[in-house]
Amino acid sequence: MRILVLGADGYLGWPTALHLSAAGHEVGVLDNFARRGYDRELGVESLVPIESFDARIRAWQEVSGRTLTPYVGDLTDAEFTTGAVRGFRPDAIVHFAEQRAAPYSMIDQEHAVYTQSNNVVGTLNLLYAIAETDPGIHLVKLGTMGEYGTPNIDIEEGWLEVTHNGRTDRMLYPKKPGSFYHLSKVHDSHNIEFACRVWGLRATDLNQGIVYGHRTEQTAADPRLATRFDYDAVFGTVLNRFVIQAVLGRPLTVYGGGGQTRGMIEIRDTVECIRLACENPAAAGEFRVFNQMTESFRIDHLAKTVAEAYPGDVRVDHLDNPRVEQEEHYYHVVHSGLPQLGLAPHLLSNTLIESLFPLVAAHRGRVDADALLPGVRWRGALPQTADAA
Ligand code: NAD
Ligand code: USQ
Repeated sequence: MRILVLGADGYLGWPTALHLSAAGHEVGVLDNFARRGYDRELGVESLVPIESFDARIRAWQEVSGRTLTPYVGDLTDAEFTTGAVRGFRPDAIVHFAEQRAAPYSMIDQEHAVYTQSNNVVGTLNLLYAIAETDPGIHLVKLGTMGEYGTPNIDIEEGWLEVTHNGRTDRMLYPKKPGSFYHLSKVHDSHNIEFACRVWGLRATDLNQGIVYGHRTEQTAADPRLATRFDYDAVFGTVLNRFVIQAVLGRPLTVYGGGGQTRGMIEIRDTVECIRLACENPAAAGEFRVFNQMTESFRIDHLAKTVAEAYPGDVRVDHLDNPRVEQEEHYYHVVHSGLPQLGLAPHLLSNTLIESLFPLVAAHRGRVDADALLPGVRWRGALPQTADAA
C-alpha cells in the first residue's frame, strides 16, 4: 500500500513510518517540525538525542534500503495539504500531526487557541484534501481515550446504542474530555464522522491510551533512528516520567490521590495497531472507532510498580493535583476491535520497565530537573507560564 504518515517526525509518527516501511509499504512522511519548536519554547529537549528529519530518512535508507518520501509543511495550510495528498496519492493516511500535550493547551488562552486551531483546522483541511483527491483514501486518525473522560458507565468503542423515551438510536458515545487539547480531538471526531456520513469518506478513529516505552524493532536498529523521549511536565507522559524520575533519584510525582485510572499501551503495540488498521480499512462511508489501549492502571499503582522495579531507593510524592480530574472513579473500557484484527499485546512488564533504566541513565545529563515539576494549572483562566509553580 501507499501510506502517508502525518506528524512523522514525532514520538509515534517516526517509529510508525519505519514499521510500515519495514512491512513493505511505500511510505510518505510529513511534518512541519512544530514539536521541535515547542521544545525551544519550553527550554527542554528529548531525553534521547534525535537526528534531523533529513538525517533520519537517510539513515533508514542506509539501514533498510527503503525510501521514505518527505513532505515538509503545515496541515493548516490548505494548499500544502492538498498538494501533498495529490502528490503522494496514498491508499491510506495516518494522521498523528497535532499538538498533543494537555498541559500545553492549558498554559493560557494563546496556547488553547493554537492547539484547537492547529488540530481542528489541520484535520478539516485534510478531510477536504481527501474528498477532492480521492474519497476512497482511508483516513487513520489518532484520537485519544481522554475524549471519553471518566464516565460512570462502561466506555464502548466510539458508539453507544441509546434508548430514550421508548426510541432507540446508535449515537456517538458522549464525551467528557479533560483539557482543551482533549477537546480538540472530540471536535475532530465529530468533523470526521460528518465527512464519512455526508461525503462517504472512510475513516478509523483510534482512541489511543497513554503510550509508554521507547524502542521498536526498527528504531533499535541504529542510534540515528531513535525516536524522541519526553520527560518534562508538559510533554512527558506519566509512566515514561516515573521511570526517568526513579533513575534521577527524584521523587515520583503522583498528582493528587493517584486513583486516576487510564488506558495504556506500549509503543510496539501502537505501531502494530496502525499497521492493522491500514491493512484492514474501514468501509466507504464508515466512521470506525477502536479504543487503542491494552490495559488500564491507577496512577498510584504505576508509581509503585516503577518503584519496586528500580534497584535503588525510590520515594513517591503525592503533589497537589495541578489538573481538575476525578481522582477515584469507575473505569471499564471495551477494547476488542484491534485484538480482533490480530493485535497480540505486549503487556506492562518489569522487563520493559527495567530496559528503560539504562537508557535513561545513559542520557541523564540532558535532563533539566526544574522541568520535571508541573507548572501548568487547570483551575482558573488567568495567564500562567509553563514553568510557573
Ligand atoms: P508528537 O508531538 O511527538 O508528534 C506530533 C508531530 O506532528 C510532531 O512532529 C509535530 O511537529 C507534528 N505536527 C503538529 N502539528 C502539525 C501541523 N499543523 N502540520 C504538520 N505537522 C504537525 O506527538 P506523539 O506523542 O507522537 O503523538 C502523535 C499523535 O498520537 C497525536 O495526535 C496524539 O494526540 C496521539 N496520541 C499520543 C499519545 C501519547 O501518549 N504520546 C497517546 C494517545 C494519542
Ligand atoms: N500524572 C501524574 N503525575 C505525572 C504526570 C501525570 O500523576 O507526573 C497523571 C495526570 O494527572 C493524569 C494521568 O497521570 O491523571 C495521565 O497524564 P499524562 O500526562 O501521562 O497523560 P495525558 O495528559 O492524558 O496525555 C497523554 C498524551 C496525549 C494523549 C493522552 C492519552 O500526552 O497526547 O492523548 O495521554 S489519554 O490519557 O488516554 O487521553
